[in-house]
Amino acid sequence: MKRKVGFLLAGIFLAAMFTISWAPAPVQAEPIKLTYANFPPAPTFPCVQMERWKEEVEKRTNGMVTVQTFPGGTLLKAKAMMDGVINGVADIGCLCMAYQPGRFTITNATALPLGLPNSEVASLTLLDLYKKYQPEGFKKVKVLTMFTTAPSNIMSKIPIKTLAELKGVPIRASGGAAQILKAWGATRVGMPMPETPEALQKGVVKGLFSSLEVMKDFKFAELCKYVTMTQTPVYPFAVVMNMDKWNALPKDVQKVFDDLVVEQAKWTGNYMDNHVKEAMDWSVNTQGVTVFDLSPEQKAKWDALLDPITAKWIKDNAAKGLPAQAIVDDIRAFAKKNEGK
Ligand code: 3IO
Repeated sequence: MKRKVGFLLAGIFLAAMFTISWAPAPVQAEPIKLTYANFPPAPTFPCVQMERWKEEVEKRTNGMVTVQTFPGGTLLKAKAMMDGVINGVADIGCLCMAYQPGRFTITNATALPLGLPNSEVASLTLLDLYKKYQPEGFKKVKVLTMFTTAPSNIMSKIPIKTLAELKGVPIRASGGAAQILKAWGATRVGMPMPETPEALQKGVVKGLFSSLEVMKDFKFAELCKYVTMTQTPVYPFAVVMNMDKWNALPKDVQKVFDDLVVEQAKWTGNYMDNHVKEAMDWSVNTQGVTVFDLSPEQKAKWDALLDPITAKWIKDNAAKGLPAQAIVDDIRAFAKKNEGK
């Protein structure tokens, strides 16, 4: 009896050895798991584009790569995004360049009042600018895409139709948009977008200066019953990846990511432009929001205050050794090219 069991075990052992040695080499390596951090809440556009990117990557790599997304600042908050990705707290992160303006000088030039017409054109223009100048601020990461908001407008609790009505009013804005508000005489208050609902609620600010889809996505239309159309500037964003994690990816996976860089910018721009329309229809039709266009006389005054901003930016940054005039000229030329597409 003992002997029979011994034979049986030996047989199983041999069969197992045979199976292992003859098993085909694994078709698929270990799945790659990546974390992706984002600072605003899940329903907002930076997170909508994040979920789209995740879906495309998982589909195009046949599940070889899985992406775990962290909306709402649960892994990294707005201002900690770049360093968090460099240090490997998250593998991937989405950041708004306006929150660290000095760190992203060249790409933040897209937030000058240059009249970029919509998010799709501005997003492609931002990417063109990044590719041409390869700015120092992004050297330690792999850029997976860039995009911008739609042009900014003033959302407020009080009606604002004139410069006199804007004077001294505390309005929330960051980066290039904050410079513009200052030129118009408002009291700009800087803070990342996720802190704005509380500031509006407490009355620390009487409005904000950003793209209009937030009227719906953050429910600002419930508090801000007025919109003043200014249609400038955009806020630039980047999605960046930890360099070591990027370098460790198989070549075919890197190709999937590279193929998505421009496509994702265009997709996000398009989503944003459509979503602004939808959000404003909702705001006007269900929330009683009133939209003001500036009178021709007012518009001339508001525009005149913008003219010196770009000239001053060129002068200041040329003095720091940047090809500032060329950067501005390139933004205008790239925008024209992308508008023709
Ligand atoms: C923005 C940031 C997070 C979520 C939705 C958003 N829509 C426009 C912005 C731009 C921005 O970062 C800002 O601070 O106005």
